[in-house]
Amino acid sequence: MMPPPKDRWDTTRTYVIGHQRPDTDAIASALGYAWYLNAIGHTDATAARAGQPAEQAVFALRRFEQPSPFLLTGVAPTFGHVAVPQPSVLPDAPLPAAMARVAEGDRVIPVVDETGRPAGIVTSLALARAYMAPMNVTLMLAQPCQTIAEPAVTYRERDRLSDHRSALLRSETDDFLVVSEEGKYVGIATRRHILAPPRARLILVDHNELSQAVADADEAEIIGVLDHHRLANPSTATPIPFVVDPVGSTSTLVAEYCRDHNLEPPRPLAGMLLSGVLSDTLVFRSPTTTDRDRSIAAWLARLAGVETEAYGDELLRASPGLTARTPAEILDSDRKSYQMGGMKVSIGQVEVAALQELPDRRADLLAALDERCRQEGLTLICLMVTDVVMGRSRLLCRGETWILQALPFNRIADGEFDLDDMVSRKKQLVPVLMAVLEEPR
Ligand SMILES: [Mn+2]
Repeated sequence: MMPPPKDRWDTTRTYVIGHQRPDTDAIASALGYAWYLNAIGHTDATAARAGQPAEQAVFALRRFEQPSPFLLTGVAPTFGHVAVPQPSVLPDAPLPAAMARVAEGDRVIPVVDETGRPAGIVTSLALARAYMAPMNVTLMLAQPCQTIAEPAVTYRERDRLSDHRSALLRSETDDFLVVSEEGKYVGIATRRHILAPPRARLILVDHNELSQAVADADEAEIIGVLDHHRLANPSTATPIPFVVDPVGSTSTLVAEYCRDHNLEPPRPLAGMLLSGVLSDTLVFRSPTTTDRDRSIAAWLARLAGVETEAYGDELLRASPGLTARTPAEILDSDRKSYQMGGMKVSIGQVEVAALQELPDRRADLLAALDERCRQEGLTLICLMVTDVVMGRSRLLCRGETWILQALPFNRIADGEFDLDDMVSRKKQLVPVLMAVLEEPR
């Protein structure tokens, strides 16, 4: 199967982007922060997303008729990003056409046919040799370019530079042909550009760990972070604005910036930011909720023209529950990876409007946990099933026996624990698991 095409990032934009498997807050804060940055003059800011939004986020986007952010499935520099569209010559063009390009300063001249396909390159060395050949000058000048064209190492524009860098360093040539997926001429990439490519500029919202970021974020330039999660930040070459503030949602921080600058987001955006706050705080029932979340939600609800509690209930019930999807979809829709005590841990969370469906789905979900645990070589994998209406959770777990035995929760069935009134993965579950796994054995 062909890999899905990578949505190409643009060197002139700065992407405001949430984590992979974007939830409502990741989508809303990306949209909101990009809007805010534009409003204060940073017109290169573009809202982006690292994947398909979760169903609740889709519900909110539809509810407020807000277009989804731009999809970016990877941010690695590619040959397309360093290709310069140097003018080409036709294969049957006489040599002076290529000489004119050399006189303009081009080192190599791509030979491209009428259909846009490259037939090789003419180098200045090959031109010099043609001039020195013992031949009548008129005849020599009448030769078509293709007679002295040489084959060139060719890459596709979506090929990642990092996949080919070591081969390039060993190669003798300095100039490479870049073609489109259809094999049409795009430009010439030089060794100098390949070794120092432009990097995608990213502002991370609602996460600060590269393991949760858009693919190839380690090859991008992180120029800002706005988040409300625990710190696990990537190091950067230069100082960057880095805001991690323990409020209920990233949307809270974005909306506060807007309010503090007397900028009222338009209704669809206010509705999305309100959705981000209500989603992450479970309509203020989560222990992560702060007074700042309540205050900004009231301001946003007025701009969005909705009643907070009623809309919040509608939003939380938009979570798709346990019956409409496969166990793998449920498990992967909002799953995060962690390093705890040097071990690989993965924790999914699914929001349901009631826990009644769980007993029927338990065996299938545990089988899906087993499979992911094996595939990804995890020490522990969990699925937190949170009843967002009642504000309580169950935990399905697979992993090493000593960990399952050390968990300080009531075991109610094989691989199932009662988390009582826990609702926050970040603030309640992760610290408990960290304490168990980082404890010296
Ligand atoms: Mn969030």
